[in-house]
Amino acid sequence: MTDQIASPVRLCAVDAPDQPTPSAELEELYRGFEKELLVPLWTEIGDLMPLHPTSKASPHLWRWGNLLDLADQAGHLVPVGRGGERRAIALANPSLGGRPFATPTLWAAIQYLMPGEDAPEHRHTQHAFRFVVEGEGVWTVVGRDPVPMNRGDFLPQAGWNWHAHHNAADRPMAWIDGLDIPFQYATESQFFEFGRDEISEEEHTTPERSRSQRLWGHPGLRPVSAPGSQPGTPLLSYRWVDTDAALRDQLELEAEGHPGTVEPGHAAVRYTNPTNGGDVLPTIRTEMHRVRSGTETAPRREAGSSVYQVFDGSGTVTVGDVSWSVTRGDLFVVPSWQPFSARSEASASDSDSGALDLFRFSDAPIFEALHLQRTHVEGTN
Ligand code: 1HN
Repeated sequence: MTDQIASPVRLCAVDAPDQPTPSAELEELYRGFEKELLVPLWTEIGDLMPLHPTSKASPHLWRWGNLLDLADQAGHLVPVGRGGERRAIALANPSLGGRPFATPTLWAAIQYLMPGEDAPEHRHTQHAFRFVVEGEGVWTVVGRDPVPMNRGDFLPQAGWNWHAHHNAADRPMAWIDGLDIPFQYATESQFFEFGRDEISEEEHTTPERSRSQRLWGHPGLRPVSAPGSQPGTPLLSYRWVDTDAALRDQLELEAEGHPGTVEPGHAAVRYTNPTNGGDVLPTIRTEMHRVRSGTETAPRREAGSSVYQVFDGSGTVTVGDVSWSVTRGDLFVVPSWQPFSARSEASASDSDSGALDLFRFSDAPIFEALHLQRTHVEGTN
């Protein structure tokens, strides 16, 4: 978005098709527009109504090793407490004006908690999740329910839930946070409240399973006592053991000649709300993709933006006209309508499956709710 209206002289000589012939009268007309804070459509239509999304965001890659180094330095220099609230360091897309926004709608950050540290309780309207690419020992306390965080676990948390984090381990722990901050910032819909300064002794306990998991974490079964619909999923953690098994089964079914994968060699699951089968959060869709060793996915464009994190394996990803070699933890952005494909490196050893596992989050629920979703897969109509 531009802060200033273009000068009449520039408008007069605007670089767009079918513009009127420049003249003193035209310049006078444009000066009149400017004085009245008016902008004619004919000078702006190409930008306002492109033939397809032309994202302001760029494809960009952040290396996990670099993020982790800097987060660790922050761990030693920057305390966590009231005010700053979280030791979270956001990915700033180079084309979004230096704002801490990964895409026009999505925030992504690495968060870091030192041994014994607490991140204070608060709540906000922004919908959020955590995803753990490595490590263990932090419990996130959501609505006073301590939820363990381990490698591969996905922890959604719909807006307006009280939450705090506690590192019960003797080592620092990092994870990624995804939120719809840029979307709520643009729509001016945010509210925020501080919670208690200290969480209770009971909430510092570290049960193997959260109350949420005991109530909601049984496939295909919901408690009959369950309250009606909530804005997001009541299940507060989706464990790696289940995600991994689902992906493995899809690829095994494919090998036996049965349907289930997205395309040959490409398994994927979406995290869903057990009360209705929809997305876990009102504004954010999350998925885990597994690309079998040696497989390349068909280039796919979607309206709406995504952020990916490599969970396991290595390979090459292509976004628009850039390609990167990626490995565990690396994060990258796929802007709206840019083609994306992933290739898993052929496995060097038999013991290693060689698959490329990609965690993905996107703003697809917003687009679907507004009937703006569109997908095009190369090689299809
Ligand atoms: C937040 O509450 C968390 O709870 C993470 O871990 C990142 C970024 C902006 C505002 C609030 C968290 C956040 C955040």
